[in-house]
Amino acid sequence: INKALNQKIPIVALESTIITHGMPFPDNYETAIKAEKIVRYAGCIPATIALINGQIKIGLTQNEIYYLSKTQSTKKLSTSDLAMGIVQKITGSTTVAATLILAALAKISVFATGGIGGVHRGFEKDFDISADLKQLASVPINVVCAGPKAILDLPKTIELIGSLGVPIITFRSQDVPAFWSRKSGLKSPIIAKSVKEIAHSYLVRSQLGLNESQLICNPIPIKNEIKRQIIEPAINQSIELAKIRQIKGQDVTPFLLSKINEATRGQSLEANKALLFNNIDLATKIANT
Ligand code: PSU
Ligand code: MN
Repeated sequence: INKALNQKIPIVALESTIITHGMPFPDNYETAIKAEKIVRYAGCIPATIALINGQIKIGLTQNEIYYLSKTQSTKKLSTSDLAMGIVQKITGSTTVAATLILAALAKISVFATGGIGGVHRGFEKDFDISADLKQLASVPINVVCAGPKAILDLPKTIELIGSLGVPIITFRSQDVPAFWSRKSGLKSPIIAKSVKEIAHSYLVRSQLGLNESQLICNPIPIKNEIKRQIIEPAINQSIELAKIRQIKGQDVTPFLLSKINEATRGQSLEANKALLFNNIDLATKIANT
């Protein structure tokens, strides 16, 4: 990674919670390896980020990716967990929030993930808002996602992102995309017509002294899309089940993703893979510009 930075080879950061908590084995392993392949094929260096025995890893070996994929007990580390994770020599995956912190430390400016966290539905009761949002507002990175995860309260998530000064930039889309679906029914605040515009705007933001990330929302490819009418019942059913089972905090998102995958008989997992690869593809183009 240091070599890449010195030689100015573009780097694309990747998070690891999608490996440990976002997908089942062996799909998670295959997806993480393919993700890195796509980055390399585009002439960039992949940096999958995690904590291994308390050591910050910016870039993982294939064995480390396999270990994270296979080990059920791996911790999910967000902003607040990082420091003690290092002190206590924990092995853990990093969420979008924690990955942002470490990518910024490593001077990486492009990061691809599936979907970001946000304001959970019914947040009035439990105040569940992902630390991803606060962290997006704290470091200047190009974050490519397929929109906030559709399990969230999307209008509230989009409002809060705006309040934090993080620009939501959709890539050639009138609508803010909703992870598995291309449309959320919510109008995009800022539309980028090209990769060049995204790269340019990143530069201008830095000249303006703005320290927030740019959130690039890239709709899932048409052929992999699950329409909102189809996915929404599965989401609602899974949220109900999470309530009954009293799933809380960090466990909510992984629980919902896995239940939605069961309800859609694997369709949501396949869509998740496709949107991730599509985001990585766009991220490499931004990194190469
Ligand atoms: N994108 C995916 N799958 C995932 C995630 C993102 O396609 O599992 C992870 C990211 O690591 C993100 C986390 O930070 O879900 C959000 O979790 P929470 O709501 O607990 O902050
Ligand atoms: Mn949460």
